[in-house]
Formats: sequence, structure tokens, C-alpha cells
Amino acid sequence: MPILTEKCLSACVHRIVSDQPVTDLHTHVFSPVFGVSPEANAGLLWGIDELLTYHYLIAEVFRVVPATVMSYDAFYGLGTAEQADYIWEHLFVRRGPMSEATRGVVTTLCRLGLDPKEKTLGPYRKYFASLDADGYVDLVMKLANVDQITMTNEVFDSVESELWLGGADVGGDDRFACVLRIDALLLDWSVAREKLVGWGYAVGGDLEGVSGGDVLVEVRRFLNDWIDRIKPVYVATSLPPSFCYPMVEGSWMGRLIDEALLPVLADRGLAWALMIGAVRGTNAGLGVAGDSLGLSDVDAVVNLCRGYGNNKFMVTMLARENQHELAVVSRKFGNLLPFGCWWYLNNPSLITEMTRMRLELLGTTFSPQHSDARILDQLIYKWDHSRKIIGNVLVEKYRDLMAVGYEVTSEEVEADVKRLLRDTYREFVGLPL
Ligand code: HDL
Ligand code: ZN
Repeated sequence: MPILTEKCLSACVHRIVSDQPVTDLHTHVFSPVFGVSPEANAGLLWGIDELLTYHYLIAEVFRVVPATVMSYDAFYGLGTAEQADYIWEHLFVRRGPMSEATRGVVTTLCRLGLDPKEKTLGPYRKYFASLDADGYVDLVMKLANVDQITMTNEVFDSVESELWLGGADVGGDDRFACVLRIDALLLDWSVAREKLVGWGYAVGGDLEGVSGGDVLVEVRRFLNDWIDRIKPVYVATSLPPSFCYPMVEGSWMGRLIDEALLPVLADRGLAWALMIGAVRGTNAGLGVAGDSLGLSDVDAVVNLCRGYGNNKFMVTMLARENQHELAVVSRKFGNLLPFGCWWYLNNPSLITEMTRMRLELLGTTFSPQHSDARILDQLIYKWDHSRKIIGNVLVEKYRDLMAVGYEVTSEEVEADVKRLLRDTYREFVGLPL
């Protein structure tokens, strides 16, 4: 077993991190059967125009050219190509790519062998026009060294549900895994109830007392039907900072969690992924680019993990200030898996801070990252950037061990990296290693 020396440590660790395939446990990337851009309502978004109209970049271009010059409606009234031209001009031509989202575009273009300093998007469009989406999925997965892309299948999204209910072989692409995303069930019962009634579930009754119990029987049937249909690797919900548990006595959301969701997940052996801290519509004019974050209550996580020992909880929180407490309570509950540097935490400075802290508190018993990619091409930069950071932090930790005479071997590093990028998550949700 080769013992690593100080001289080769960094290069060896970074090579092992680079060579280790990662299971990307949370993305908004879809398999081609969901439709391919530029088709309308396409699930699979790819290529330069989609890459540049990523909502992070839309928010950033409005910092450069204020809405008083180009209104939100005027911008969103443009076609995707015009929006992309506008963003390229203002964020990449008239100034350099300094933010993580702009730097990501540059990384992706360079990894694809393209010149990142074109003045117009024509040359990029020509390159992407020469590709086919299905083959490009394979190329991106190879460049990003991703062995599986985990989708976000929002059951209450009409396009999504109609695809599944229409009998398309939606789940048949083994490069992708499905996740049952159920936000509206818990957060917007009126929307969810209307859909459920339309799908034939008797949930129209009032929610009090016995009839409430009958409604919950139907909600459990709905959950089981969709778990059977899409075979999710876990069930996910994004929750606001105000999320608390237990809820106010008798609250309907509390009953849905206690009497429908968690019993079904325990019975089916599925984890519940709680993504806590998103504040939707902070600036509604920006649309999906208009969300922000808030400080959340880790006690909600503690109470769920303590109260439901037979359930599994994956948790990611959006506020930097929640991270230390989440890591500490993860030491208390083996049914809790903290994961990723989500959304506004997916920046080098914060990924470094969080990964250091988590390794120090949890060893390799957490999942350091997910891409949260919305555009297929983003997998290339999001994993390129995160791998470098995770590698740097691991080098620090192995150097600390070597400093007291501990002999670090490449096998040990390989085993640690495989757990961090793949196996800890796969073992937790019950996927084959
Ligand atoms: O709710 C989520 O899964 C978030 O990741 C949102 O999709 C958010 O808009 C996002 O794209 N974050 O990266
Ligand atoms: Zn997401």
C-alpha cells in the first residue's frame, strides 16, 4: 500500500478526487425523455443559451443593468437567445467573470475546448448545434465524472405529472434517478388537494376529526401510487425558514407529516430530504431568480429525527449560520444525513468552511456536495469547482495526520473519497455501492 509523502500528497489526493465518480444526489437536470431544449416545456436544458439564462445569472445581470433601464417584464419578454445575448454582453464582454456563476460558464466553455472570450455567441451556438442531446448527456457525465444524475420530479407540476400519467417511459434511462418532490402537499394544500381530486383521490372532505382521517388514508394512497410509479431514491421537500416541528397541535401540515408522509416513508424504506431555508419571491419581479434565504430552526430536524427513529432524514439548510448546529446534531442521530452546500452556499469560500467543519465533526459520514444543476452543462463546472475545494480540504486533514507520524496510504484516501462522493449517500438511501 503506497504511503503518501508530503511531496506527493496534494497531487495524489487531487488525482483520487478527480478520478472518483460521483453520484450527484440533487439536480434539476432531466433525462431526454422529458423533452429537450429548445422544445417548449423541455425538461432537459442544455447549450449556451440555457447556460447563460440560468436564474443566478439573470439576478446578476440586473445588478449591472438596473430594472429601470431594462424592466423585468421586458427582459422576460425576450426570447431565450436574446436574453443570452444580453447577459453575455453585460456580464462577460463588458466586464470579466468574477462571480461563481459567471466563472462557472467560463470553466464549462474551457473544459469543452471552446474559447471563453468570444464577443458574440455565434461560435458557441454553432458548436452546440453540432451535438445531439443524448450523446451530450454522456459527454457531460464523462467530463464531470458523474455516474448518476438525480432528478427533481415535482409531482404537482403539470408538465411532469402529465408525462408520467401519459405512460411515457419516463424512468427508463438508468443514467438518471428519480426523486418525488412534494412541496405543495405540505406547503399549499389547496393546490395539492385540487390536483389530488383531479387524479381521483377522495381528499375533498373537511380535515377535521374522522373525515380528516379518511383524507389522510387517501394521501397515503397517493404517496404509495407515485412511489410505485416513479421509483424515487428519496422523497424531497423544500421548506421555508419558518418550518418548525412539532407543528401547532392539530395543524393539517403536521397531520400530513405524522399520519401520511412519515408512515409511508418508513414502510417503503425511503428517506425524506428536507431542504430548509428558502424564501420564495423576495423579489417577485425576478421570477425564479427572486428567491432568497432565512435562518431556520434546527430543532425541527432534531425533533423529527428523535421522534421517528425508523425514518431516514437527509437535510440541507440554506443559511450559513445553520451549518454548525446541523453538523453537531448530525452527530446525535444516525438517521440524519446532512448533505451539500446548497444554492447560496455553493461558493468556494463557504464550501471550504463547511467541508472543513463537517470533516472535523463527522468524518466521512456526510455528503459534501450536490450540484443543484438546472442546465446539463453546469455539471461540468459545478463538479470541477467542488472537487478542487474538497481535495484541498482533504489535503489539509491528511497533512495534519502526517505531521504526527501517521502514515497515509493511497488506499485510505481512495476509500475516504469514495465514501464522500458516493457511498455514504448511496448506503443511506439504499442504492447499490
Ligand atoms: O428548491 C430547490 O431545489 C432549489 O435548489 C431551487 O431549485 C433553486 O431555485 C435553485 O435552483 N438553486 O440552485
Ligand atoms: Zn434544487
